[in-house]
Amino acid sequence: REIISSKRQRTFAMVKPDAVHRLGEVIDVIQSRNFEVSQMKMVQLTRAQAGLFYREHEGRPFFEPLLDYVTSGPVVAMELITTNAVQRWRETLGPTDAELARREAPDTIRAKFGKDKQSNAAHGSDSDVAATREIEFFFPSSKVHDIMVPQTTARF
Ligand code: RTP
Ligand code: MG
Repeated sequence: REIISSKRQRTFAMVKPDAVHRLGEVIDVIQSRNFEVSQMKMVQLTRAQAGLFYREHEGRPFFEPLLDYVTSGPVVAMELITTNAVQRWRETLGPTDAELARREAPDTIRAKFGKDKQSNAAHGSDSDVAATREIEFFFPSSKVHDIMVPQTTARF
């Protein structure tokens, strides 16, 4: 008789500029929760790259401040693997607003390392489709990716 099993899944995590100075502590949390770090790199995003990465938020009032924030220093991009990785990483991050996280979910990355609803220490993909797109964005696996990037944006 088959046991219901959850499949190993990939997600995309990004330590944002405000938390890179505590990278070791963030990775300690990641490893203690049994995520496997399968790819990782530190990069300084251009504004064009940040705009592409967060394009779903274009037009929202927090969009331009978000681009200022996420380009204010290097970020650390990671591919994480575990069972139900997308959901489990979002739970490990906690709510978007770090102040709310400290009140309601103190044992989360954003509660521990974030400041407020913008400067919130880290990112996590919100779906399997987003994870695939975001992993490909930071860790392109083939030349095909290059021709999919609009020509107006910087190369990476
Ligand atoms: P993320 O995409 O970075 O994992 O965060 P999230 O899903 O929890 O939040 P989302 O709604 O996707 O927002 C993306 C990022 O924009 C900044 N933000 N600022 N000032 C504000 O009201 C505001 N709202 C969102 C945060 O850095 C948030 O993580
Ligand atoms: Mg999001």
